Amino acid sequence: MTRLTLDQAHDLAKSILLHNGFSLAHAHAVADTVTAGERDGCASHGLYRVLGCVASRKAGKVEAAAVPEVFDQAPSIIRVDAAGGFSQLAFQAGLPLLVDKARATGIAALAISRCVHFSALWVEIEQLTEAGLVALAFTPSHAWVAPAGGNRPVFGTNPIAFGWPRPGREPFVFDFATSAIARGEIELHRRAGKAIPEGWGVDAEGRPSTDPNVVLDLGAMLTFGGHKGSALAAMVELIAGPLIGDLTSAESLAHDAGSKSSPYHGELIIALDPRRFLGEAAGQHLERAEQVFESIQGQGARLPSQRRYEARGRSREQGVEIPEALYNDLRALLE
Ligand code: NDP
Ligand code: PYC
Repeated sequence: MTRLTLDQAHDLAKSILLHNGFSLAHAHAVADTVTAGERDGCASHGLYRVLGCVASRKAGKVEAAAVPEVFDQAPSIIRVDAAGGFSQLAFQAGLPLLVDKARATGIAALAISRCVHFSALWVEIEQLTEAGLVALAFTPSHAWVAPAGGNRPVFGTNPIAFGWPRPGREPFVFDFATSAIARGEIELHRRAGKAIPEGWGVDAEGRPSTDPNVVLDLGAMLTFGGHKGSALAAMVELIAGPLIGDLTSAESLAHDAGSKSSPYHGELIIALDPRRFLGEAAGQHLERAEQVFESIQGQGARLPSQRRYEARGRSREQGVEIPEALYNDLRALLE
């Protein structure tokens, strides 16, 4: 393993992206999110993703200097055209107006279109909870996941993320793929030469498989929770695809044309302002929520993101460790 400080991790990501033709704005925005992923113990969306950024650029599937354009679409709707660039910069461009509109109307949505998307959603959710807002985010990916009862890929790994602000402490955030696991996690198993647990995927005939090569290249991933995850995956396809005028996961995969680049589609983010819902009663919602969290943790169960926040604390003190093979692959992109 190779140990890096958080600054070294950020510099490494940024230098690679700049060296491979990305604008400073994109290099910075992407380095921020992949460093945050590594810092929080989310290796599948950490520095590893920089390999995919460069591969997508070499395949001509991402605009390296795209400048996102913000449209004030409706009283509660903002649209950002990412112009074929990474989603991170488009989110940053739309965030101030999303917060303003949510505060003005109580609920607002940001629809990002035409973006190349590979990041974890909690990075965005936390920026909304920091503003005191409740937040949701959804995005499709490439069609890799079979619907419950089927065995051919239809859905992306289609994450859903939710955030709730907590006074004086880290927010309540969950962020999960509607597949049994993120595809990035299976890719990391393949890189490490490890089998995957049963339940993550099937072979081309729909039989359970623990071979990452089979699941990634020949068969299909599975949804979490059977028909329930399958329905949620379909919902993400609809509200972060046709509803916002962007591609479904199947359309994204067709656009990819076998290049194995990062997915290209849209993202939907919804922000809610409790102060508008509650008026003078605002504030109580935070205390009442704490009772819910206490009743979860009080019996020894953990909250989602707890592991991540603990990793964050450790990484701030000790830096992060990445596999040497990954470090070498990343360094090679500077040559
Ligand atoms: P996991 O299954 O690892 O975790 C999902 C969530 O569940 C996290 O919030 C996690 O918190 C929480 N959790 C895990 N175990 C427990 C537990 N025992 N008790 C309570 N909460 C728990 O994540 P996935 O593999 O499904 O997704 C990983 C990431 O991949 C996400 O950040 C997602 O945004 C990203 N992704 C991005 C895609 C894209 O298209 N951009 C596509 C698919 C995924 P904790 O982190 O603290 O463990
Ligand atoms: O890990 O499933 C995944 C994923 C898809 C796009 C970005 N991450």
